[in-house]
Amino acid sequence: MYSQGLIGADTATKETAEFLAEFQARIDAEEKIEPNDPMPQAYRNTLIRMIGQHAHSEIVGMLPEGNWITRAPSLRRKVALLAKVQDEGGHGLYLYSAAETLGVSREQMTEELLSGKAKYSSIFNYPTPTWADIGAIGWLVDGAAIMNQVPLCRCSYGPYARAMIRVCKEESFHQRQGYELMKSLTEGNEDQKAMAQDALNRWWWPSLMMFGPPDSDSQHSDQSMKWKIKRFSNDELRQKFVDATVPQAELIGLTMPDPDLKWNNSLNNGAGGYDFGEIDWDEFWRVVKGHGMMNKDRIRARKKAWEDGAWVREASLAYAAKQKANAA
Ligand code: FAQ
Repeated sequence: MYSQGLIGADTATKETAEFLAEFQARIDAEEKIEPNDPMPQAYRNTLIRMIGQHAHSEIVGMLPEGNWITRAPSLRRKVALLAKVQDEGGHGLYLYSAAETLGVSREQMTEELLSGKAKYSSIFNYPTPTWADIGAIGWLVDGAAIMNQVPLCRCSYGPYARAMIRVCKEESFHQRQGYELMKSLTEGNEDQKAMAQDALNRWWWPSLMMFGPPDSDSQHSDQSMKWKIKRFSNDELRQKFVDATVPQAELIGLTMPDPDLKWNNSLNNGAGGYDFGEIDWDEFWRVVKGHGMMNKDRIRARKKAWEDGAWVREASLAYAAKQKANAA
């Protein structure tokens, strides 16, 4: 997607007060920051952390759904699921490329994922024991991802913002196929309806956790919003997601697993919205710190894929060296 000439380059910038003020003025004027532009090291590091985490999430996120490709109940469902999982792999690749424009290599990012230094989204540490989980992931997980990523299309860093445009279009298709799958189950027999409700019960709260800790505990939000990397806070996006999703559940006859869910006319500056129950933040931090149900399996699978693919990387490098030698 972009030149990788910046990997390992000396990108240090003299961060005088004047430079920082000029940089902030560019951000405030809604100018896009591009790979060769000078930028504060902290801006660069924030983006490397966030885009890297996002890329890892897309790649690890292929695993829970990949689990069902061979067992999809019809050819139509198998084709849609296969295409969706493949799309997520593509998103990971655009995002690794976007991060590489900041001077970090994909190898480095992968090593940080495998060593546990780099994070990926908490949501992918939950298991997918039933077919309805595939519907719930598309509907809720892709739904939450879109809510978070549409504002990222306006992120101040050009390569990330541009990558997000296509990603959001594809996530939108994923959300619809998931919701349609859930709708079909709710129109089926009692067992199928119960399977859909059970999947909603298990995925609802973890989906709300995807938006990150409450604003009061979000260490990066203030600075990221000042730099216009983030456009909305974690709690603002979570509220938008709840307000959009509750009516969708009602439409297909499913019940949200939250007894405290209640319409409140005074939310959203008087436009109304839903009050919802307390999120179990202890569970969130347990999962983020590596103690969720599937953390070990996920990293084991990624480690195996990285090791099994070593020969492909070596062969590509050998081929590139041969081409270069032939050209010379
Ligand atoms: N899981 O200060 P904040 C998808 C960490 S893609 C794990 O609020 P920030 C597509 C955070 O990193 C889903 N860790 O952080 C798909 C930080 O730790 P650090 C991924 C989390 O960055 C669908 C600490 O907590 N999307 O689903 C989580 O300002 C279906 C403090 O947090 C993106 O990555 C979490 N949920 O806000 C694929 C979007 N939340 O790094 C397959 C881009 C927070 O200091 C199938 N990222 N943490 O060690 C973002 O928008 C932001 O990074 C947030 C967090 C909103 C995730």
